[in-house]
Amino acid sequence: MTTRRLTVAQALVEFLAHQYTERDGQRHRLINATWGIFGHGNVAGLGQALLEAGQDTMPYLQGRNEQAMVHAAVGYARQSNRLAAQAVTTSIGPGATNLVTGAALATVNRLPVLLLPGDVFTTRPADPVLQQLEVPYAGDVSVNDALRPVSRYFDRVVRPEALIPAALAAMRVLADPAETGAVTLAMPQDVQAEAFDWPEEFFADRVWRVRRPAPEHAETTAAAQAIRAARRPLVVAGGGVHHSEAEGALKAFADATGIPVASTQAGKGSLRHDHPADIGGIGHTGTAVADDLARTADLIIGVGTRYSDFTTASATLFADPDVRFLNLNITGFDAHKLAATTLVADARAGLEALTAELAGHRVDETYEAEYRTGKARWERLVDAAYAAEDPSARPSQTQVLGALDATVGDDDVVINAAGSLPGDLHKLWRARSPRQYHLEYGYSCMGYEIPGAIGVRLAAPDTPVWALVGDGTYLMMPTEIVTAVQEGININIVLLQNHGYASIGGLSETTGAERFGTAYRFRSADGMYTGDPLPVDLAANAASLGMDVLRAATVAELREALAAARASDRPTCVYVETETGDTVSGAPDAQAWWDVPVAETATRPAAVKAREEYDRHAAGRRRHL
Ligand SMILES: Cc1ncc(C[n+]2csc(CCOP(=O)(O)OP(=O)(O)O)c2C)c(N)n1
Ligand SMILES: [Mg+2]
Repeated sequence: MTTRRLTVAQALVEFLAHQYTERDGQRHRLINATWGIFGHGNVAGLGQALLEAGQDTMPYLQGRNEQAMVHAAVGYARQSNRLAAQAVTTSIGPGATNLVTGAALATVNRLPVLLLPGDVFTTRPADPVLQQLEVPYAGDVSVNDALRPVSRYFDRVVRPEALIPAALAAMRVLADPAETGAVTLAMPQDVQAEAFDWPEEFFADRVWRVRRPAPEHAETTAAAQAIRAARRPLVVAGGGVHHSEAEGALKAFADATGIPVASTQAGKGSLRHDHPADIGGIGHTGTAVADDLARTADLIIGVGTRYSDFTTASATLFADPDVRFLNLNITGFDAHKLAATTLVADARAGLEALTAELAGHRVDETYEAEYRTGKARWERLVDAAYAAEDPSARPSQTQVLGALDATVGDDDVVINAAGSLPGDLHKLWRARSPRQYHLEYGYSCMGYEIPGAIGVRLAAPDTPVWALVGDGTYLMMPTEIVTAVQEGININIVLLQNHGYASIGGLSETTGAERFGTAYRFRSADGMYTGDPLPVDLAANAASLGMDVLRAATVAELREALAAARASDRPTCVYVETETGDTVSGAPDAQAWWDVPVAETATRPAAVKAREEYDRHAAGRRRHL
């Protein structure tokens, strides 16, 4: 047997450089680059190995914050339809635990990322080492164990030869469309530097087939029967449609059957916005037409959706007493939700099978006419929210979206995750291509936007990307601006200043908490943060990190700035103070509820009143069995 003598870290890098995915006859390199921040725990192990391998074998990307590196890798994986991913290496201790939020985000959104945190010595010659957590009751626990619940696969490479099964298992999970998420290989720092004679076969090119499992015939038949029997069927398209690249199959299904398609945050863009069957977002942040249809639907056809509480309006949306569910999903776990009839399959394969099985079937004309009218009515609301009559006025948040809509090309990618923008975008954005609408709403993590945009741009180097960032979100994680500047990654940021948490302020108000702690303001005499806005200059901050910054004070200036940002080949930030301050954005009201528990007893009248409202809504909750 031929062997090669390498350290564990060198062997891992060499192994990763030879892994591929394949789907639909197309081959992609699975681990395309490795992000890293070095400290003890990876500097002399994986750091040395990356240096020795060279940029051609394993490109290295320098980040500023470990969590942000995971976000960038997640943006990359999503834009790559989960066929390519990136690795992230960290030092031990705080570098490693900074991964936890990113890992949870990846796993919740079912997006692949390989995490390689350094870990403490297995040989323990001097316990504790710097940054080591000592647990009095267990000698084999390190902070990396915090990554177990947020990883789809976790392993600790405690002996050199254990790298072989661990690395293979990691690739299996990353490339498995039903299993994927964050995968963690904890790498003890002494083991990383240890040499071993590796079998040459370990470094051979290896192809991981990303399966498209077809549905079982019996499930397809039962599913088609349920659809034929339904008078008011409604598709809920989730992120699985995109991951599977099933947009064409969904369009063919909708064209043939006339069944309307609503979408979740992850699924928006599954149909182009102007397709007659596209009725926009569903749920708490949905359109009136989608939510009205959801309330009266007798069959909900979930395609690649997790049915989060935003989608179901906290189990109040699907109100027809006889409503049934049919779930097409690649995981049995999601397919079985809401006591559904299951169609466990790849979204594209499942939709194709259904369309064939349903040949000749179409929903009633009156049903089609009903939702087309509802769609047209909602379109007028979008027009009104986008319109800005006075170009010399300060824009509202929805007018910012209108200006952006007028600026972007069909393939531009718009990225957002948290604040009041996700709701406004879900209600209003007109997605023109499958990848355009990039909302991370599985974890809705403030700070995803800027590193996420970097990841998207790395996966699609010629595509303009727009990170839409609230002021609170900006302050949470502006760090990777430096990375974009360093690498010449041409991202655009639209930074919306409204002096605090408009979204949570509004939520706080409706739930009886009276906007407590949600504005960025000085303290008033009564000790509350209700004084003047803070004299912070986030535009100057972005400029100080190396971005080009364009300040837009009016609608006209905003239009100009967005066009200039798009034309520029440098990372550019468009900074805009929105007109409506921290109260309203200009978007239509929520069309459905979201359950945020309200104090059952309180002395302040606002909470008492909010609880009455809460009880009224909560009475509408249903358990679908
Ligand atoms: C990491 C993280 N912490 C807390 C939250 C809860 N949260 C959701 S939106 C939000 C405020 C966002 O503020 P900003 O970015 O200014 O957007 P705005 O609400 O003003 O539109 C907070 C604190 C979150 N989603 N993510
Ligand atoms: Mg804000």
